[in-house]
Amino acid sequence: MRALSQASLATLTPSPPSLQLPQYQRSPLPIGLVHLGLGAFHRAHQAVVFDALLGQGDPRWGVLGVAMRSTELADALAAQDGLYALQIANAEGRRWQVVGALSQTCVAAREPGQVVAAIAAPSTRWITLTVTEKAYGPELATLLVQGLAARQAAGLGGLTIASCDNLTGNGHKLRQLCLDAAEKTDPALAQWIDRQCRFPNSMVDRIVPAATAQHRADAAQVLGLEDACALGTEGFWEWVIEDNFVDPQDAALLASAGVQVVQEVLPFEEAKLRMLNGSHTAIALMGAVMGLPTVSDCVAQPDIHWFVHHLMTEVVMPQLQRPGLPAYRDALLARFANPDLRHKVHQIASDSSLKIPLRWLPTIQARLAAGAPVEPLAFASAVWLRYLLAEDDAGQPYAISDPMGAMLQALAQQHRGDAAATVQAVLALPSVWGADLPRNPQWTARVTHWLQRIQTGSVTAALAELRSSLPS
Ligand code: CS2
Repeated sequence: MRALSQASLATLTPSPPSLQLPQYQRSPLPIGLVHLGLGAFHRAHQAVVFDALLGQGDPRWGVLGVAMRSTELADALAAQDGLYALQIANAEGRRWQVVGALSQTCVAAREPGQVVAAIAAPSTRWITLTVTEKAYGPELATLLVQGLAARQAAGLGGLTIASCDNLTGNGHKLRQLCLDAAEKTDPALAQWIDRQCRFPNSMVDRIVPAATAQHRADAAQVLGLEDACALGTEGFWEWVIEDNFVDPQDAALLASAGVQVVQEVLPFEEAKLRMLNGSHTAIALMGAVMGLPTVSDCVAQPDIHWFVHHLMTEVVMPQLQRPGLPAYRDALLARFANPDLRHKVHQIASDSSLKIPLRWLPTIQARLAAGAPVEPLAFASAVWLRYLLAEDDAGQPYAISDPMGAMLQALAQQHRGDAAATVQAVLALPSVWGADLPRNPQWTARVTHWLQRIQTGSVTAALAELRSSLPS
């Protein structure tokens, strides 16, 4: 079978609306954006928006897709002229879209010069980022600052630099990271970045599981072409971005492609991080210990479904401002139940030590400060401590992927069977729980209680107990 490429694309005959192809001139496709963190999420989210803008006849949205380290996807995409097929599956059925927005790809660790040159190129207007929570450090700052220094030296204007990571105030964080790094080497550059560049905050949402062989097999059937980069996602997507661009006209353009451009992203970001991602982390940890492979397997269990509904309604929603929360919650439960996604719990459970502070902690802190119940999150925290033993309730081992993983696993092993000691050791970590929470006796007592119940029986049994102890 021939491989997907610019040349073989021309042989495809789309059968609308089940297969959508790029309807614009792709060769050459100039680079208007540098995306850092080439992976599944970018390809199923921002790249689809840029593809729509290119389809409107605006050629400025071609992307240089930069993988930070791994070479495999970047090279496989390059071999296909940046093309890949995206399967979009929900209750209404499945459709496919070949996305054409990726003009070129490269790898930052292998070709740093290409990234710097692209950031400093006259046609580049934006940088977008999906590098995940753990990458907001010196290495990222150095790359960005080098590129921006070259841009300043070339006498060009600044860029819109949009973080699309699941961080609170992601634009603020990225701006601070860049300014601090520039300040250290060249204060004049820091001033230039501050004056010339914009760092809009944004909330991005689309569930995009890691691509599998099944996606590639399905794509081959639909396209009649081999696509090594095929992937799948859901129909739903949201991108809410702060109206804060170098070129103010980008606001209307993005809006024309379905992006919500707003003055204040915070209510959307808080709702998404605490409702979707907060539930995701709880579901993933429960599923991992219960031996349930995917999110849809988990929410098909009545007790887990009840847990997520209860957590969102009674504990998380009271602190949120996004309008229409009950409908947002119901839509989330339906999205979690999507059987086509096969979203692996172990994928979501990765890096939990970095996700918990963003997804659970603000809710726990606000509730405790108001004297309000936090029981489901005390339960979920106990499940995380149990998860750190790296074996499920049936004794099956699994790997823990987390920057703090080795240390956390060692702590959990050391205090295995002693709930109070485990809680004392792991809940004392301020980078996960903040400074005050570990000293809150009510909180530690509830987590210890649930860890004891889990250890005595299982997560399944403890969850049933939690359910019967709370008003339904
Ligand atoms: C998930 C997210 O892996 C995870 O931690 O919670 O990737 C989630 O699927 C996306 O944020 C949805 O927009």
